[in-house]
Amino acid sequence: MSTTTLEATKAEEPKYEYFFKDNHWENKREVLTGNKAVKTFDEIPVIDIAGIFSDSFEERLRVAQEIAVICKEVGFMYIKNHGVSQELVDEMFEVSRQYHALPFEDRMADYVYESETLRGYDIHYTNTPNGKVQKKGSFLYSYDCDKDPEPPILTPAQRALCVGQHNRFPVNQPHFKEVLEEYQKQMMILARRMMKTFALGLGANETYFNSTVTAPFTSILLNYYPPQAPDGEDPESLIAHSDFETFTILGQDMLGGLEVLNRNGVYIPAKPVYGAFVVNVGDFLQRISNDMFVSTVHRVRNLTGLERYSIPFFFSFNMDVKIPVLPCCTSEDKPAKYGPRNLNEYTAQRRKNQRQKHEEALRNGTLEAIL
Ligand SMILES: O=C(O)CCC(=O)C(=O)O
Ligand SMILES: [Fe+2]
Repeated sequence: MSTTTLEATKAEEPKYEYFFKDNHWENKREVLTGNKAVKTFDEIPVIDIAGIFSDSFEERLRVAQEIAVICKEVGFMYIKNHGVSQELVDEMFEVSRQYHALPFEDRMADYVYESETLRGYDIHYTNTPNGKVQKKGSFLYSYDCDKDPEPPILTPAQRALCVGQHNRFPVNQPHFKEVLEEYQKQMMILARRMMKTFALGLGANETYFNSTVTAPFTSILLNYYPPQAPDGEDPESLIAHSDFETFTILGQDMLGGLEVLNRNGVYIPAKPVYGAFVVNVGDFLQRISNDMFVSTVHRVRNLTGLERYSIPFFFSFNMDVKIPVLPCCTSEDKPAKYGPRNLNEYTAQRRKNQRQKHEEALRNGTLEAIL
């Protein structure tokens, strides 16, 4: 065989990108090049969403339809004019920086594995020739029904399902708690508007989701990524995954590092856009839209040599409802692919898996690689 033939054979061998989706690891996407490549995005669209707050229905519908096209083709977008004050976003980042600079013992006092519902501080490591190195640290705060700008009326059983009642806070940091609560408030207002917009964009009534997001499962995650060695064996600070929730509103600092997988198996950098949030569709929304919207895989690599911070706000439905595929997303030739899903059962199962993985890792002396 000539060298040319050998090279040609080599070039044809498929290459895959692997990712964690819908709670399992056995997902892969072939990297498509040349005439195998399909039409897909090579940048993340930016959209001005001021119109979703408009008094004019036509204007709200126009923006909803624009957003729906992006949710079908990309699943990721930057939103501008979202109504959340930049001062609050800056303050949230500042408070997160201060939190991650606290002594290790203070953060570990709220270690997630000592919490019934895994709220609090978590830390991930990777093995290197020079020993274990931190990949990521994060603080998880979940929906506090008493701080909702539209306070829900809840039965004791419904209240018990709000995992935010297990929120924990570092001692002597009242400002930290206050800023998180204000951030939750502002995000709830934006997120409920976005749900109306998704409903409209999918072809449902604008109020379709209203009764299912009165006391939703939401989380604010304060992520900290130490720099990773560019030539290290494990450059992913956060492994490739999709978000399981309905959708995510992500604030990121100006460093970059978030990358989004397109249909050709190529990672597209989600470069920071000051003043904009990144919004992405989660698995739950993909599911109830009968796969019309896509929950796109993404990962983080922090190779800048600097410390990176990001703050996703994950939004889901009320814990006690079962959400079916939207009737308007089905037809005779496209029946519902999925049954109704209950978030409480689903998240309880995820937490159980996470705890089991952690216990296994402790028993085996391996390092955790859990989302
Ligand atoms: O840090 C980021 O930019 C993304 C974080 C993320 O994808 C997640 O926490 O699910
Ligand atoms: Fe994510």
